[in-house]
Amino acid sequence: MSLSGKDKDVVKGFWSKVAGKSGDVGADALNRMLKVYPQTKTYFAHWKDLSAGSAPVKKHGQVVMNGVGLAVSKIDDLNAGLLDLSELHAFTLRVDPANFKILSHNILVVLAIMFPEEFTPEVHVSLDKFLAALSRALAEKYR
Ligand code: HNI
Repeated sequence: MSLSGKDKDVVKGFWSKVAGKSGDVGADALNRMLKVYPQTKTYFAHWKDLSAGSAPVKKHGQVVMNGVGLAVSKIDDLNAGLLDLSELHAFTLRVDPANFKILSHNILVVLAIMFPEEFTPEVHVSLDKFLAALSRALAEKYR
């Protein structure tokens, strides 16, 4: 399912409102992923502290959302725009791509919690499609 022009506009509009809080969104999404889907902890075993609010969770939450922000800016060609990130996750980090769906779900949940006014059904559907497209682009280099 590809993104329509309207989806892209909705995602960009929503992102412009939430980008300033992206570090908080990422930290909570990452924390929820590690708690609700503990199998994901295996990729972060090298961190000293995986607890909510710890320095690595905060820092990596911002890092992940910078990646999402990059994807928003490359929304017209996600495969090319996320090529380096896809190679990193596929070859270096060896993250099972099933986990992209899990993190996307957690990002969506946190956005809904933090921005209940802005998170209309229209925003919900376009963001869900966008995160699925982002996940497909990240998984591109696995083949
Ligand atoms: Ni991910 C590093 C973006 C999903 C495990 N990840 C990054 C970096 C970005 C990034 C950006 C830093 C790259 C660099 O250093 O150049 N990751 C994203 C995005 C998603 C995602 C946009 C999906 C929305 N990553 C995941 C998932 C997992 C994951 C689902 C595992 C469950 N990522 C990692 C790990 C690292 C990483 C592990 C390295 C962490 C470290 O300690 O440096």
